[in-house]
Amino acid sequence: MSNHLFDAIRRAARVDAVFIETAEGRVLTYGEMLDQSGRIASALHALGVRPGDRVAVQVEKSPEALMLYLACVRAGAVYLPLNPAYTLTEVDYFIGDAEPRLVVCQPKTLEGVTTVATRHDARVETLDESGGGSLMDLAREEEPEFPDAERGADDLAAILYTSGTTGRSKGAMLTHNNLLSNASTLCDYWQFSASDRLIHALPIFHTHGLFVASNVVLLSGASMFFLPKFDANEVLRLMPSSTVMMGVPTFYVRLTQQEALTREAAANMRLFVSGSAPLLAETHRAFQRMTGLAILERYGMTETNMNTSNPYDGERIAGTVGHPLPGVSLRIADPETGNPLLDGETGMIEVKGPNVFKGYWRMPEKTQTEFRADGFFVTGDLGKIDDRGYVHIVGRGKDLVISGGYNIYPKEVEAEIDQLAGVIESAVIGVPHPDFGEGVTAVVVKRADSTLDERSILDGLADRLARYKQPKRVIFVEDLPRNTMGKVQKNRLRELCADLYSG
Ligand code: MLC
Ligand code: AMP
Repeated sequence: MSNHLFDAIRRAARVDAVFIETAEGRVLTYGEMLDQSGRIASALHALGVRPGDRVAVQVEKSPEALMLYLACVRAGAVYLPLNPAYTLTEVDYFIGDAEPRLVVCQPKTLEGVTTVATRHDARVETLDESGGGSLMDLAREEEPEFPDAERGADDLAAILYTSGTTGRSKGAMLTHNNLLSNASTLCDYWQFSASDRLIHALPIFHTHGLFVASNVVLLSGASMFFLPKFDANEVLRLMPSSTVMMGVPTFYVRLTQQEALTREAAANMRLFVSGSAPLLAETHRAFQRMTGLAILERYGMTETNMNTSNPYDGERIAGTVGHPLPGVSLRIADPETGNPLLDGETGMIEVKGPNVFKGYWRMPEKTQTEFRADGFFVTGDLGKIDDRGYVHIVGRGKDLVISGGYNIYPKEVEAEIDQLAGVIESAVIGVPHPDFGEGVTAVVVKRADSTLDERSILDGLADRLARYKQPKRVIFVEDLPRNTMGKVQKNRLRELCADLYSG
C-alpha cells in the first residue's frame, strides 16, 4: 500500500526525536506521533470513515488536533478544518456543502453542531483543547498500528474553504501531491533540517499554520514549539531555544513593539518567514534594525499553497514577495484577455504547477472560470515582476479584505448588514489598521427614520459572522458614491475612512 503524503512523512520520522513541545512542557516524539495518529485513524475507520470521505473539524489548536489531521491523511479521508470562530450559521453551510461523514467539534459546541450535523446525516465526536473528548476516548481503545489507506498523488487530502466574491464560500480541493510537492520544495528552499525548531504560533485551520508550518517540520524531521496562539512575550521567551518562526505580518508588527526584541534575543534564530498578507516595508526595516535579521517574505494562497519566496541566501527585498519557487510557473497577464504582459507591467498574477489545487468542490463552472485554457490559475492578485525577477504584489483584483492574515469577503458582510431592519445599503472596505494591516469597516446608508447606530449594527451581526469578520467600525453616510455604471466606488470610501484607525 502506498499513501503519497504520509509515506514521505513516515520516511522523515525518527521515532525517538522530539516532534512537538507545548507551552506546558508536554513533549511528543515522532514515535508517539505515529502511534497517536494510528490510533485515531483506527477510530475513524471504526466510525465508518472510508477513503474519500470528508471529516470536518472545528476544534481549538492542540497536538491532538494535528494528530487528527495526520490520521485523516492516513485513513485516506479528506480533512476539512474549520475556524473555531465560525458561528453555527457558518458551520451549517460548510457541513451542508461538504457532506462530511464525521464532524469533530469541541464539547462546548456539541449541542448546536449535533443539530446541524444530524440534519446533514453526519456523525459527531468531540475533541477538546487538552486532548480529551469522545474521539480520543475511542482512539485510546484502538491499536497504534494502522494500515495506511492507499492514496495516490492526485487523491484529495484536504478541502479548505475560502470565501468567494459572490459571498458563497468555495471549498478548495487539495491533493496529496499539492501538499507534498510544496512542502518538499519549501524544506529545500528554506534549508530546513532535523536540527530546526520552529515556533508555531499560527492557527492550524489554514494553509499557513497547517500545511506550510506543520508539513515542513514533519518532512524535515524537525521539531516545534506548539503555542495555542500568538503571544509576543511567549515568542520572545522561546527564541533562544528555537531557530525558525513563521507568521503573518501582525506577528511582526507586535514583536517590533517589544523593547526586548534585540539581536541578543534573536541570536539563535536563523529564519523569520512572513506571509498571508502584505508586510509593510517599514515593519521589515524595523525588525531588521532591532534583530539584524531580514524577514523572508513569501506569497501564497489557499488554492495554490506557496508560489513565491524571497531568497534564503540572496537579498530579501522589503515590499516584494521574491521569486517563483522551483517548479512553479508565474506570469503577469492582462486581466481581461489573459495575454501575457512584459516584465515591469502590472497585471493579473497567474500561476501553474504541482502546488495548484484541483478545483472547487462541486463547483465545476466556477473552477473553469478561474483557470486559463493553458492551465494557469488566475489568483486575483495584481502584480508585476521587476528587472531582477522579484515579484511585487501591487493590489488585488478581487474585493477582499485581509485582517491579521484572515480573509474577509466584503460581499458576505454586506449581505448580513443589508438584512438588518433600517439599513438601505452598505459597503464594506478594508482601511489601513496599525495592528491588523487592514480593519474591516462598514459604510452604511440607513433609512431617515431609523434609530440604528454603530452598536446596534454590531449587535445585529454578533451571531451571524465570526468575530474577525465583524467590522471594527461602522460609519454612516447619506449615499454611497457610485460611478456611471452604478458600481459603488470603494476607492472613494477608502479615502473617506483612511485615517479611521491611525489616531
Ligand atoms: C482576532 N480578532 C481579529 C483577528 N484576530 N479581528 C480581526 N482580524 C483578525 N485577524 C478579534 C478577536 O476576536 C478580538 O475580538 C479582537 O479582534 C482582538 O483580538 P486580539 O487578542 O488582539 O487578537 P489575537 O487573538 O491576538 O489574534 C490576532 C492574530 C490572529 C493576528 C494573532 O488573528 C492570527 O493568528 N492570525 C493568523 C491568521 C492566519 O493564520 N492566516 C493564514 C491564512 S493562510 P474581541 O471580541 O476582543 O473584540 C493564507 C495563505 C498564505 O493566507 O499565503 O499563507
Ligand atoms: P487565502 O485565501 O487566505 O489563502 O489568502 C490568499 C491571499 O493572501 C492571496 O491571494 C494574497 O492576496 C494574500 N497574500 C498572501 N501572501 C501575501 C504576501 N506576502 N503579500 C501580499 N499578499 C499576500
